[in-house]
Amino acid sequence: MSEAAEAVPTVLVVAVALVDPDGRVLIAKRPEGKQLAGLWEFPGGKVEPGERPEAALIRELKEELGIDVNEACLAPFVFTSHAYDSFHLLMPLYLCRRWSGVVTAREHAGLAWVKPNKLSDYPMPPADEPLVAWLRDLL
Ligand code: 523
Repeated sequence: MSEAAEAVPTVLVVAVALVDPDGRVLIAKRPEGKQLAGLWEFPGGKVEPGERPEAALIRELKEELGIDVNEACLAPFVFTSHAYDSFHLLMPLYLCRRWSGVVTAREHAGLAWVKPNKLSDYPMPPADEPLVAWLRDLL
């Protein structure tokens, strides 16, 4: 492996598939000015050093969507990874069917509740794309 390849950091990001009682999944549009702007992601964010992944996700969901999630309601689902240009992203996706509060776009450019078989109509970051087929099979 070259030195340049070794220098690429791995970034741990946690994400969630919130599933509503009709079986629809929440996706959120990344805002202008951020990496991957305009693409629809499963909400989440970076895990801070020393932070447990579940705690990071609970924090991000409060910050980004204004909802409270009990850790017991987070079902670990599947890992995805992708080599972006400047970092390798490693991302577990959790499944969550229960939360309190009203889902609100505090940091995203838009939100959509989408049936799993329609998720592929929305352009997503490459790390998120493989999750669509897994969700379609699962839900
Ligand atoms: N992804 C990604 N998919 C996905 C998420 C939540 C994040 O591909 N479902 C990527 C997008 C960013 C990186 O992971 O490149 C970190 O995500 P996030 O949301 O924390 O990124 P930014 O742009 O908000 O970064 P900071 O402003 O540094 O927090």
